Amino acid sequence: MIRSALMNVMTAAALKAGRGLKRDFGEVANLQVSVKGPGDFVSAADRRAEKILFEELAKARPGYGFVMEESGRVEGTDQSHTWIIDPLDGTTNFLHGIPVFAISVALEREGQLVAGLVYNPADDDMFVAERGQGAWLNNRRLRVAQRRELADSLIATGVPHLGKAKEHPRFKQELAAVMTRVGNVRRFGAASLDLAYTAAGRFDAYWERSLQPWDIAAGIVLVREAGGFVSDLSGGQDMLSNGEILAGGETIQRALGDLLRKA
Ligand code: 2AM
Ligand code: CA
Repeated sequence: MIRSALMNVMTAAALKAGRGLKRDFGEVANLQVSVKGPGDFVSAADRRAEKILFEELAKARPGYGFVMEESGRVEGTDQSHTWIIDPLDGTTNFLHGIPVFAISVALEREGQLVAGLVYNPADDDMFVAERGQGAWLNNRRLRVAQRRELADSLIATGVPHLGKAKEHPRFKQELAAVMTRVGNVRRFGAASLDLAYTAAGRFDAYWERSLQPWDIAAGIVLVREAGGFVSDLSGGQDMLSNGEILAGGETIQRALGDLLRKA
């Protein structure tokens, strides 16, 4: 476990916002059958969770800035600290009653990601990491998978949705290259959890494009602190600005990157 004041603040805020999300997730199942559908309800749940995270974190750490999926950027008086927040990652799953969604909270200090939390209120998985303190799932220390052969590996990715149709041809090429070499591929639909599962060694590696900083900031800290490697798809460190992510244990992360570059 990480017993730091910072992690106490982050987990308390996530648990409070998570209680609301869990309640709302229970409601979504009842709304599935209504004519209007649960879309508006889910975006309200999303905004409620973000408001709780914002209020709790602002109260505990006055002056820190925020970058949030719903409300955008809020400048703080403290120029060196920024929270990067997705109150509900995996919105499509949540909307469809699938319990694979998460709150994602990261802290950036002087431009460096120093802490990350990914919390799924549906199964109470709380993934946390702080620089130099390791990555943890509840009370268990995490370590990325140590597999060395692509053929034995389980690889996660994200399929570009309909609104990103212009990315479909490239994704099909990449998937074709990957699926013929790896054990199998998974698509869970929540980037923050894909990274958390990679930190936990459940996935050997994960890649996706066109993500937002709040989808991946916390998960990047988790994977690094679990001993994994994270880069963009060119091998650089511009994940937050170009939205590309490639994460995993050293050997498979590198091998997957090579496959994708040749696709
Ligand atoms: P979201 O649920 O917060 O939107 C799925 O591949 C990943 O892409 C999820 O983490 C999802 O986050 C993210 N994503 C970002 N923009 C999206 C969009 N417009 N539609 C669907 N998923 C999106
Ligand atoms: Ca998201």
